[in-house]
Amino acid sequence: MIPLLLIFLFTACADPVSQPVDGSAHGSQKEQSDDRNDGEGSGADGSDDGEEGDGDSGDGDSDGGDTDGDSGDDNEGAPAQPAFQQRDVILNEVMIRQQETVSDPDFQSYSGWIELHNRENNPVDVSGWVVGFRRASNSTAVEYSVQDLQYHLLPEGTTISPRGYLLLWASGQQHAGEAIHLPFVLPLEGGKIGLYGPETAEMPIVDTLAYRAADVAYDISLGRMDFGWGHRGFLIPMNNPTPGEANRLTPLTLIESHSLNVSDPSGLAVDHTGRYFWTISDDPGGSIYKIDLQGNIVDELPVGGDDMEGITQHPRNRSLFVAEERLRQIVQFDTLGNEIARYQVDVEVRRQNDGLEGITIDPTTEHIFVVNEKNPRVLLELDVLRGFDRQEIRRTYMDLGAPEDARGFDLSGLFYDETDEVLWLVSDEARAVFVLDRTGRPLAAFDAGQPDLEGVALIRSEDRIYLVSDELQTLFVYEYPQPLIRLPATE
Ligand SMILES: [Ca+2]
Ligand SMILES: [Ca+2]
Ligand SMILES: [Ca+2]
Repeated sequence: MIPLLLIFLFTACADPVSQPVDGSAHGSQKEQSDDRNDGEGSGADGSDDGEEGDGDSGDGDSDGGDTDGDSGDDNEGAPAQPAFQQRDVILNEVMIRQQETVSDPDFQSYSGWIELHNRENNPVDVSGWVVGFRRASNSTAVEYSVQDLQYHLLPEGTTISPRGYLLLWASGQQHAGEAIHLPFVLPLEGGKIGLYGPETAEMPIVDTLAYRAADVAYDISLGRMDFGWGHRGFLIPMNNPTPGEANRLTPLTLIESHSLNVSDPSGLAVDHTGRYFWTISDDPGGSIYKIDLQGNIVDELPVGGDDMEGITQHPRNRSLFVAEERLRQIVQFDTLGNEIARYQVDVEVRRQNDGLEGITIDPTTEHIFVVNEKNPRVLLELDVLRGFDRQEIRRTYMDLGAPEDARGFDLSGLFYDETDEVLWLVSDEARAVFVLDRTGRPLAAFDAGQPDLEGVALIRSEDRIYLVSDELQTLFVYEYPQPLIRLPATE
């Protein structure tokens, strides 16, 4: 048994481009579809590893078009093995480094840990399943070194209860006590964790999870959030780790709310003075509104929009840019409401009402970011102001492999925070806000707890986050969460 396993794992590691290594591990339909869903590719299959260079903490990687590396190789000639029944068990959360979150029951030490989650309504016997780890041999987690390969077989009699959780302690201890210990620790420089079914020639991959050095911070875990769509979901840094429990987002603290006398307010932007907001009505023929921080209208620009869903203001030239959802256009106005220019945005039109929902500007580069709500979920960075032709800087698909029409996560509003050079994204369906880097990689996420949120803006000098709800016609005011993201650990 063991030598077979070693051959498999070593081969997979040693030759990151060879196709047939674990091709048979993709035998089942489920595994194939999961690979496609998974931004980080299929575990030991090196052909996906290149994705991780820009990839970040795994599923946050937005390569929705990930061509799962399985090339349909069937491992012909291998001895017949009883087919492995794929089980819906995932690597749900991982903590690389901690000082105070939770100690193990055997040594009372604060080692790293891995949380498995059984998403089935039946118990799953994971006896003899393999937990493997491959260390990243460089900071981008692209290559793995054979010497650093680690693995462990889960002990006999290990079962995860229906919808239950199992913690594995990456303590480096060879020990069979009250808890399950792995004889390796999770290195700070990053790598990939793999969960495999029982050791057979097929060595079925159940799940993988990759992290980078940049993801490692004391007492911050990486947890999967699926927003109810049944997919393995986003991998999000979690300020409030949940060892042994369901992953959940940290709630934002609501301070106050103001009703808005605007029909279906659908976007929010900070005025160049920092003392007012701009919002728009998505009604046909709708206006742009300037409102104060309590939501009172101080000006109305009757621009006669088609279906305006997002707005932003250039802080220096003061132009207003509006996202027209159905038209897939960015429309530039002056502050009197005169149209200056109109840019067509190149996104697929599958459903007219699944179009542009959010827009914001990075004042330094003057790049405009827009999001397409869904079908597909896209984050675009555009250079429409400089040069004669609009230029696409970056396009990030954020479908994460979920069905395009899956409910639970859509892209509804966008705000560029100049202080930290990050994007804030609000999702109506998730009732949540996300902090993203400009490549769409999640850095943090928070539960906003309100429905139909379509606009987000921050006033950092006041430590406030403002969200507008379309249906509720309300401006919600939240505390800016401190600390937002703990800094990566340093030696
Ligand atoms: Ca958890
Ligand atoms: Ca709307
Ligand atoms: Ca829409």
